[in-house]
Amino acid sequence: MMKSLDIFNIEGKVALVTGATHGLGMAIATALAQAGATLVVNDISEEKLATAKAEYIANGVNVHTYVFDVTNEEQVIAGVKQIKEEVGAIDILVNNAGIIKRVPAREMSVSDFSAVINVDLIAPFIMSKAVVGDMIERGGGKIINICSMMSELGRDTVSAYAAAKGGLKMLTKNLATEWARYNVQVNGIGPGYFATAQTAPIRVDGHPFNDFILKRTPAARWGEPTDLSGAAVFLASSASNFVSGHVLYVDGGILASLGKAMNED
Ligand code: NAP
Ligand code: GCO
Repeated sequence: MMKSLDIFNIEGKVALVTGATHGLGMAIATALAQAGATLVVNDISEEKLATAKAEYIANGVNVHTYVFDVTNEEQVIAGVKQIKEEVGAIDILVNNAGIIKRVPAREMSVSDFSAVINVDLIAPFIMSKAVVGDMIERGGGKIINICSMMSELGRDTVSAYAAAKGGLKMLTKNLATEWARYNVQVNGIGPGYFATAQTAPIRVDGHPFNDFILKRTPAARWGEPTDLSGAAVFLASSASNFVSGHVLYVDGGILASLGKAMNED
């Protein structure tokens, strides 16, 4: 009889995590490799990828690395083909690569707005489209989109990011609807506020936003990248075979709560 933990085992599966040279992507990729997957990671920067590869190996994680830009459909198609030939067809795709630009909406240029939409929304569409054919042919697959608190909430200065991550939540639901019939589950993970390079500028001690997040998060701390490991393995494994179109928020309770007043204990 299969034991309950066996359904989380992803041995024999090929997982691609985009932009996983550090931060949340690296933690998710490491969790998938530890659950048995053959790990593939890509990035636009060859140099960052080489540094990341050394870090994965130092942590005992075997990784295949590929340089391509997730916003460029031609490069994506070529990259996915090369991965299939050299490693195997992709069973699990994690759309993690993302950028943010914190600029008040009235001051934001259309080109900056578009750049965020391209990486955070259009690239997951390009990537998903590029891998799903092989998933369908092989009888199923898993796509996990890294969403955000900004898939649900607005905040000053992040209009493009919120538009992209809100759109990514709906893209998740739509692709889930179209591809469920092929046994391809499309879900999202919605991280709350996490300690990574992306949040470094707003996470410094004494910064009003740092204090705000510690008050606003019921768990009263920033997330650590490994807080996402369980959600990632769940959504990548057969444990979630009847879960699709769902965004699993891992946020220390932020979305459940209005928050505390700033001077409250
Ligand atoms: P990060 O430190 O900024 O890492 C993002 C990664 O994406 C980087 O490795 C970056 O590569 C890569 N990337 C950017 N554009 C790319 C492109 N066109 N092609 C390929 N790779 C590209 O971000 P993070 O904090 O780990 O976040 C990872 C994901 O989680 C993002 O989607 C982010 O929006 C989301 N998220 C973060 C938080 C948080 O609190 N940190 C919360 C919710 C959601 P380079 O370094 O080479 O530019
Ligand atoms: C910001 C943050 C974010 C997040 C994240 C929240 O400036 O508000 O950078 O938007 O990092 O995506 O879930």
